Amino acid sequence: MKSMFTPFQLKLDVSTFSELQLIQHVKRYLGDMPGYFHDQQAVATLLTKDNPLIYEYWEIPNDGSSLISISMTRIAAGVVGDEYFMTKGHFHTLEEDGEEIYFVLQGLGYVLLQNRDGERQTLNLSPENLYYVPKGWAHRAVNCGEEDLKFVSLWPNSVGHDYKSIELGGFPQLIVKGTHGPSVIQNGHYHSYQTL
Ligand code: PAN
Ligand code: ZN
Repeated sequence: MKSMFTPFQLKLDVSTFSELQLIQHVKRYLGDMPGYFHDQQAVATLLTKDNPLIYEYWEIPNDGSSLISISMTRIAAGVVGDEYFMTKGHFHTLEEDGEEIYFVLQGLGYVLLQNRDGERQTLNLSPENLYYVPKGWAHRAVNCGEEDLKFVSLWPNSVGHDYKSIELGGFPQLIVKGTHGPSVIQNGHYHSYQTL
């Protein structure tokens, strides 16, 4: 099939992406993420006074004629209780094809990774670094800095997103704000996917 795209060049900043015609702009507010943050009391308290924008992303529409999907994500700086703002995270539905590249433009944080064999990893995110997510690994980005965390993602268009597994089981690691900065702790509510 002939690609819907002609050759293009794109400056990697939010304003370029947000001005693209037909861009899909998704905003995730705290209220869109029930059950994602571990301190449900903090979630309830925040929601009584505010419904903060946790993250947003801009995805270049792809009608299936191009093999590659491209998006830019911005995660705001902040915490819910002691847990840093983060994306929902997901597996790719077609796990045998679902690899991905993240390229960080700005900010500091972590990417949490896990696969269905129970393996897990945590990588530090920082600007001008590229991150490779292998096939079968769920991924979630977390902003632990004082400013926005921004990154570009590239993945095979056909692979789809499985959010349900994360809603049911979570990630084994949480990134929380401690007295000496961010720390990685175990998620007491994590369910291994083999047992779901
Ligand atoms: C990214 C993510 C984006 C938003 O483009 O979709 O950062 O995170 P959630 O999809 O977890 O809400 C990606 O990993 N695409 O496959
Ligand atoms: Zn992905």
